Amino acid sequence: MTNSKKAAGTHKMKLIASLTSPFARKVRIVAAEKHIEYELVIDVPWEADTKVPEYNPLGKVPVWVFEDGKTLFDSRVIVEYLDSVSPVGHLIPTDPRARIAVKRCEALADGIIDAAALAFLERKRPEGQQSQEWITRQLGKVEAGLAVMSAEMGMNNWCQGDSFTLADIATGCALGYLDFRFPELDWRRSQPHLSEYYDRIMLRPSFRDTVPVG
Ligand code: GSF
Repeated sequence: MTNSKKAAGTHKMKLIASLTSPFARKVRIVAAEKHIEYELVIDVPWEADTKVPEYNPLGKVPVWVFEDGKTLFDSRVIVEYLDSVSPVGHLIPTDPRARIAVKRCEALADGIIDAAALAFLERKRPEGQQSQEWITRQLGKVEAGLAVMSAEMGMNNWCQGDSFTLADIATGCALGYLDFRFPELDWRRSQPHLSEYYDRIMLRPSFRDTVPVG
């Protein structure tokens, strides 16, 4: 086993992530789809000994670290960069209207994750300190977001246009996160087309290899 210190020239770009973070999953899927090499550094921001704040003052993963130590956050900024560095499979269209439609889909998917994560964190508070009103408010955003996500996709194969884009990656990460943290929502029952869609994109190795664990 080569001591990585000796192989000093092998500095690689790094992704600081946890294996449960849906935002980090979005970055991992983009990098896999574009065959971009990087070192995955697992760091759970909730742990007392986390080093994440040294890379991102917001203390959140994912964080991208360049060979020269410069950092990128958040996931939207990272995926925009990754899509620009490799000519393999463009995931964000160049046409302005198509591009902004993909970014809007990403915003909807990320927003569903944000609301679900807030509800999840509230449920982790001590029983007597949980605000049911807050949880209801956040899960209402998840349900409303899913309804629009489904309505806008209609019976299309992809979120936007006629090909696989970043919109599909963000949408898949949101649906996978609900499976992981809120199975009781049973979104597949209320959104059968989204269910068929997710099963289809889960056939991609980039999705299969990054399902949240732990
Ligand atoms: C959100 C990242 C985030 O909330 C992005 O990268 O798109 N807008 C950012 N990360 C969570 C983990 S997870 O839910 O993906 C995080 O690092 N939370 C730690 C904290 O202190 O909030």
